Amino acid sequence: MKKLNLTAKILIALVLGIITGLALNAFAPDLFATLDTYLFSPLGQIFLSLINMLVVPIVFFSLVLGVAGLGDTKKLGRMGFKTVVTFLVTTAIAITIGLSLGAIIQPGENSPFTAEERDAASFEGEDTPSVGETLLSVIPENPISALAEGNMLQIIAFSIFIGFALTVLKEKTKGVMNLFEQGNDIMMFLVGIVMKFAPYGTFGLIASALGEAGFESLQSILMYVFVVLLALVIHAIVTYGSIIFFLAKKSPIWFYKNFFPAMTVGFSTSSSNATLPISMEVAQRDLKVSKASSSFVQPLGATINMDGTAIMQGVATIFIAQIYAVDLTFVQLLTVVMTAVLASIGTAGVPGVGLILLAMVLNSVNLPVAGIGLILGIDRLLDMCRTAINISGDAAVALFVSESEKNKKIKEQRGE
Ligand code: DAS
Repeated sequence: MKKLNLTAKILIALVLGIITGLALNAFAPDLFATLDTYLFSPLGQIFLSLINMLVVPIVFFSLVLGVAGLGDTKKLGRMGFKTVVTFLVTTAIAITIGLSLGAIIQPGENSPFTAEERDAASFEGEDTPSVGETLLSVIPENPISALAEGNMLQIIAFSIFIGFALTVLKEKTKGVMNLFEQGNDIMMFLVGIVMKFAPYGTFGLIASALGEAGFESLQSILMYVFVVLLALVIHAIVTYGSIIFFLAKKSPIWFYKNFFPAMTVGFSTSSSNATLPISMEVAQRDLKVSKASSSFVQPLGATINMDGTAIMQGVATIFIAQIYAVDLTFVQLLTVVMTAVLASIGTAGVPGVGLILLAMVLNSVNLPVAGIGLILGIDRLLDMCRTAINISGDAAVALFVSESEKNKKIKEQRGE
């Protein structure tokens, strides 16, 4: 039989976990308690620990490289500026859509956790800092302890400083740049290793969650999936539709009809990087994006522009806060937006990286990373959908930049 690919294995583990959890919850709660203690929870905890292990080094290495790489855009001047600003704005819009829909639809309300568990788990709202305090606390007095404590905003700030320094110092720090490039390669390799454990972690976490909370929790997971998919569709139609229609002066229907083949590859591979050759060919051949714009914007986008991922992080953060009965303050929501936008700058588009970044976003507002357990099982399916959106955003911006460069050339030729 053909070797099952990772996605198939994860989906099978998801179905088996759901069936096992619901069956044990309904017919053998005592057996569930034993299996959960010695099998389900350990499997889930190992996977969550593996994910957590990668969060700090991935953000540190990839963000330093991401910022250092941006530094080269000075040579590309307006194209680079236009591209990066559009990327950051669309990502901020994406996570805001996710947070807003999560707050409106409230997928995590009437959570299946029993009252005492919610009380036990619900976090005493530490005196959440004001906007000023949050922004001031971003600068790390001791970057080593920021790395050791996993203080994400401080790690992001420190990484941006280092990336900027590498850009300015160039040849002087070539060795350090290589070190970060190799460190990032190691991290991406380790993501692949951790994802090989995903089927077992998925089975353990979903069996444990559903065995504990029963059928009702399936409803809240399905509500979570519905909100993420709705937010992805809104972003694709409203945000990208606006870029295509108002900035590139093209028809959004024409865009998606022509780009659809690349979206299917992004969906099936769950990897923006793996889809890059296809998405660039389709953009240049069918969307008539200039080679210069396509070969600059799309590879950069596959790394620093992950709007679909940002949407998942927005919805998941609200969902987990609701599950644990934590009321996030406005400042905390701003922190979530800032953390997700900045951290996505350096992270390459590979399967499962969105989940690792979610752990980081949850850390930034002191939400329990264990909350990932409820949504981890379904994450692979959502990863396929959000990757298709990630690459569509890269192509939409590439089309906008290409059309605006063409218009600029025409005006220059007319001497306008
Ligand atoms: N799979 C990532 C990508 O390739 C997205 C994610 O993990 O959220 O874009």
